[in-house]
Amino acid sequence: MPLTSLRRPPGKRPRTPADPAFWRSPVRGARFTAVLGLVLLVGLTVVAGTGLLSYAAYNPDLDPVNDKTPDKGWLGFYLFAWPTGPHWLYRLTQGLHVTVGIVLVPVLLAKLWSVIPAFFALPPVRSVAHALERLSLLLLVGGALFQFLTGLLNIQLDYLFPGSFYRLHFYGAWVFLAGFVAHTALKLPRAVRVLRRGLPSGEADGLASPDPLPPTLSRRGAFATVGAGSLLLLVTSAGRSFDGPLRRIALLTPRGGTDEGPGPNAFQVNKTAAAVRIAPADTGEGWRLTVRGPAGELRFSREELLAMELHSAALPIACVEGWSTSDQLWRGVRLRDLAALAGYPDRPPAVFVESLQRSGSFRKAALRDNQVRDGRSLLALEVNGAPLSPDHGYPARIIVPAAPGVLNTKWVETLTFGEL
Ligand SMILES: Nc1nc2c(c(=O)[nH]1)N[C@H]1C(S)=C(S)[C@@H](COP(=O)(O)O)O[C@H]1N2
Ligand SMILES: [Mo]
Repeated sequence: MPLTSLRRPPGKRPRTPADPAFWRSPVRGARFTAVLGLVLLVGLTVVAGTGLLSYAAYNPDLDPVNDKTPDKGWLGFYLFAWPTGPHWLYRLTQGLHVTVGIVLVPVLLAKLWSVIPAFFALPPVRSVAHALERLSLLLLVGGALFQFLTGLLNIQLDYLFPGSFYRLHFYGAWVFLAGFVAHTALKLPRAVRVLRRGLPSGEADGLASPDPLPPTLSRRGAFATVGAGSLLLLVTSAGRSFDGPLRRIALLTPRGGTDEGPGPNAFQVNKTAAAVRIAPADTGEGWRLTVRGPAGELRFSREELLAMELHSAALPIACVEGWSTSDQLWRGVRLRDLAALAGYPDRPPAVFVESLQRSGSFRKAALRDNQVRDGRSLLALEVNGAPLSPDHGYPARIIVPAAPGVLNTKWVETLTFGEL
């Protein structure tokens, strides 16, 4: 015999999820939902805003190689020239995007749990306004779950969907944002009212159970549980953007939980040389850098580059996955000096960078003129006083202040200067 019929008094119809009394937790209620809603309003605004910035930071409007969503149309209306300062800009915006996203997971789940009765309420549509509200909910809940899922899968199992992640996450973002804006406009005034003055007397919120079970956890206890979950996620993920003990306790995320050890090249590696099949022969004595521009096609060995005027810049690597390194001291030839050799002595233009890597993503990138112009943008040959290691891009790699890791191409082979 099913358990429910044991508890049900004789003569009563079985309760269905559409019946408010089916939901019996005493924790649910307008206030509980309003508090979680306001936390999500602030948190998801940060996540969505930094997410849109992350797309702009790729220079997608500069060249098709940077753009993973070339058919975006007017959705790219807000793109702008990503600045080169402060030099930790992308480290901050992308660290926030991923970390705040992870930390909000318990809040999002608690919020969804708190409004479950409303999802089942009958009739499903009461009026045109109600139908539109439900549609916005579909975009909001569907969009949020989709964004969290694709984002988490991408950072945890990197390259689960090579190439297509960006497209999925970009379009998902706009679906989510449409629902988020509509839902905020519809519900924020009410949430504020509920928190200030409580629910107007006589009004049912559709969330609080009309037939609650005795509490096993107070509302405050429920908030504390959600908060503790978020705190645990913060502690075990935020550290992958910092050095020392913080990185070691970042057990939940890739490039965390380990100590990179001592040595000038001991900082995170995104893809190793072996992983992209770069053999020692490709980067040995025979390697030449090709520089193209109005001055023609120039070729330089590593010795010749090392004999040029070298400059240093302390810059981090900041990956779209949210992890970053502290500032490393890079040394190499300024991109703008190479632009001058290529035939642009006065005003450096954009540059198209190609790696000797033959397959896989991120072997080509386009940098904007403001990035080439910045004196800290280097074709780096050394890091922290030692030659680049094979995994960090030997014989030469790009490093640009404030840019996403994707634009810091390793194992560079060709630089083509000119308007793109
Ligand atoms: N040729 C090439 N360059 C590349 C990549 C790559 O896969 N191939 N990955 C990029 C990404 S996504 C990041 S985050 C940085 C990481 O640099 P690191 O491995 O030296 O930390 O390199 C960038 N440069
Ligand atoms: Mo990256």
